[in-house]
Amino acid sequence: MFQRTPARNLRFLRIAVGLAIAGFLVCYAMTFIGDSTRQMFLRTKYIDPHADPSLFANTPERLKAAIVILVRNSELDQLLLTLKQFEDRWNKKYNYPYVYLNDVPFTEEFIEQTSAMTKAKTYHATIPKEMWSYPSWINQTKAETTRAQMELDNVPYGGLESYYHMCRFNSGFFFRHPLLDEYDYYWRVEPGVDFYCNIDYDPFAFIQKNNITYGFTISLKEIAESIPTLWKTVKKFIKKYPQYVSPDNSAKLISDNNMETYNLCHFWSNFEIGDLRFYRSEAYLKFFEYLDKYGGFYYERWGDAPVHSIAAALFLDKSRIHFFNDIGYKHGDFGHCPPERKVRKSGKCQCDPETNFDGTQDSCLNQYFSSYI
Ligand SMILES: Nc1nc2c(ncn2[C@@H]2O[C@H](COP(=O)(O)OP(=O)(O)OP(=O)(O)O)[C@@H](O)[C@H]2O)c(=O)[nH]1
Ligand SMILES: [Mg+2]
Repeated sequence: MFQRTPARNLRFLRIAVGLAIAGFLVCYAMTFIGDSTRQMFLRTKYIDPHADPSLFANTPERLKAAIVILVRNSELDQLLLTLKQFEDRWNKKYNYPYVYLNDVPFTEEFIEQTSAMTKAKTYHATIPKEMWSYPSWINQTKAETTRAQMELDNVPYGGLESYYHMCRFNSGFFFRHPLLDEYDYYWRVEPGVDFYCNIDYDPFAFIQKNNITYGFTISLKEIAESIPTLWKTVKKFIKKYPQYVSPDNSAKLISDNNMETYNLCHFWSNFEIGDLRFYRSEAYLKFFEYLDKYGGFYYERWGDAPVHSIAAALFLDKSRIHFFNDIGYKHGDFGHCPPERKVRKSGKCQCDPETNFDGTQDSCLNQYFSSYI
């Protein structure tokens, strides 16, 4: 029988300790590399809203901007918790209008309670049917087969038909909803999210002043099973329309091998502060139309997050994509808390950066920083 001698035990111990030290050093080196990329980015490329005192003066000017919330009647309670924080932390100072969208009519209770949360104007609208239904060229039997398969594969919401309409609406229609016609900028908010810090300036004024088109707080990797042929379709599109690709794009954010394959990185679209005119541009409209004709919103489970992010990464100069480091935000298990003590103090943040998603292996923040430097 196998017996451990003291010499053998010692050898095991040495190997175990050696492996533990090596593991620790690798992790430490990775953190250090990540940290130094972040520091370099913040020092050299980051536009810090807090460095511009003029943004903090509460002048009466307001931009043509709205808070856009797509939501179900059943999500009212979660939404009210979010609105309370959003108003207290930011909008009670600015009173930007709210635009609520729904695929079915809002209830009286929903309208009453959401309107009571703010002094700002609130608008509630039902989405036109053609923006939330199958286009004529989609084979609905094939779409049903996709949903059944996605459900079997445990893809989140893969079996839920409304989720597919929602992703398509957010990809190609929200910015064309008639209630948004008069606005240039939007801030997308979802029910159930938390805002950890005070925001003492107007992010719309900030993005306008700095020529920013798209702002995010969290970036992460998409579930590969939901987009098997999205990248192939994107590549076909840019082959056909190379003129839409910006010479100073962020391709390095979305591909690790010079556009050969997609690395699944995207910005999390449940928080977006952006310029609606980007989506209304010829490049984006053609892009959406191309993806839509292919059918991937129903034959796969393409989400608005990778669609918005790939478009932003390819069609915009990289300087037009902004990371809102100072906006503390949480959605489910994913949170961003400003790691810098000074930023947390100035925003009176109630969060712990130790719990940040940023440093984890599914975060794409370092790819974003690296694409810049
Ligand atoms: N009116 C309406 N809104 C919807 C529907 N499905 C989703 N939404 C809204 O669309 C947004 C995204 O939907 P979620 O179910 O949160 O999907 P997700 O953000 O991908 O998933 P989570 O990580 O679970 O939040 C949220 O603001 C929802 O309230 C729907 O069928 N009708
Ligand atoms: Mg959500």
